[in-house]
Amino acid sequence: MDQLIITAAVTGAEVTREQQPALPLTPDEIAAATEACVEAGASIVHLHARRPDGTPTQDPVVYREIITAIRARCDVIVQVSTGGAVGMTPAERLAPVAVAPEMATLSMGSVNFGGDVFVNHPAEMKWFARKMKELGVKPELEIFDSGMLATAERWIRQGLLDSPVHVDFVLGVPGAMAGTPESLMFLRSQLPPRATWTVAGIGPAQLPLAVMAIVLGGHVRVGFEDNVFFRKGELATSNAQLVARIARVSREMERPVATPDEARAILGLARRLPVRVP
Ligand code: KMH
Ligand code: ZN
Repeated sequence: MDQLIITAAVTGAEVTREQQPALPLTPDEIAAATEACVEAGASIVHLHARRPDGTPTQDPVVYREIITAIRARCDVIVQVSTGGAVGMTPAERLAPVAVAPEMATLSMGSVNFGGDVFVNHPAEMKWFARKMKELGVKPELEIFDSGMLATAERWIRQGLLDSPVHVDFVLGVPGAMAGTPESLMFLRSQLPPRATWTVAGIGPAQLPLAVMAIVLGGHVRVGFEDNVFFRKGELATSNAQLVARIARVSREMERPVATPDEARAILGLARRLPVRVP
């Protein structure tokens, strides 16, 4: 089994300070939270940017500030979101890919998202995939439901995605696939050949699905984007606290935690550091 890759999803687009007082929002706060997560065992940071008033933005200038601040503090695989927030235009969502991240998310289909609809038109997501290929950015395929894995297979056959792909099962979004062991086992059985996978359990699904992934040879995403609690009724004190617990459990299970360079080797990433001005 490979070492465990822990992704820290430190901010997200939806969580507020009212829900989680330790939520990092400014570039410096996001960079400091990322460094703490790396010290605790994370090797990928999944980024969303916010404006000074806390609202989500896909402005590449803000992403560049965040990435520059992170790279001044630590080595980590930077993965930008192209999901952004519900209602953003596709062009807006794709913009941070120009800031030379190593990875970016690619949502593989539309889905109800709480009281909203997260629209991912196939024509637009194919455009995202082509752009990532052109820029040498590795996509992480966001899988909210099982049909999206069939889409991934089709796009691999059509040459839009390079195999092996890396996927993230996002489980427990109200309106999408449930955050249950059965969902995870089924999705795992439908993976494209040689794919690597991680799981992002939403809310109370975060810890149990993460523990399953440790045992099954998958990887884990934790952080305030998906879950603000450490346990029922108790808010987490930091993103790093959530990362540290997963690293601790994994080591106890005798599965070592990947460094950023080990994660790069597992994911087939070339090391890249420069930040291009968009
Ligand atoms: N904020 C969600 C609507 C991603 O980062 O790629 C989409 C999302 C997925 O967070
Ligand atoms: Zn996200």
